[in-house]
Amino acid sequence: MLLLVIVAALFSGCCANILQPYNETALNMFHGNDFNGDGKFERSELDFTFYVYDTEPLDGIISRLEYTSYINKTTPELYRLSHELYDIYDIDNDNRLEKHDYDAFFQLMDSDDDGWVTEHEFVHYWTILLESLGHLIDVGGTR
Ligand SMILES: [Ca+2]
Ligand SMILES: [Ca+2]
Ligand SMILES: [Ca+2]
Repeated sequence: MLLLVIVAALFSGCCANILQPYNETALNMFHGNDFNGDGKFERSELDFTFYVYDTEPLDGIISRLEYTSYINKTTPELYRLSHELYDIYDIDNDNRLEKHDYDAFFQLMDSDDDGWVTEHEFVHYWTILLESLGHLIDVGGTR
């Protein structure tokens, strides 16, 4: 539910860009996705964040259509961003998100490669990513 956590910021109304400040958004995302609250983001928690998008068919694989339709339905402001995020998650670029994509994406965040993504690693990774994608937010949404 990485993006769902961003949504909380949508309604704060503080900033020109709903994702700013990026480091605070990244920190909120970390806390929202550290489901067991142990201060680390682990591989199983990454799986958990994606379950919600697996809808039709419910087969453990998330297609681009499943992911982006879900985002468009819940937060149309993030629809363009969701395509870019999908490209990043879909490491082998076959329009299917599955275990090896999550493994590879997790490794991108785990910069010291110790099997855990610490708060520092997570915030560092997502701050840079959000800075690079922030221009894709559609105020008011597009469909
Ligand atoms: Ca955790
Ligand atoms: Ca893939
Ligand atoms: Ca680590």
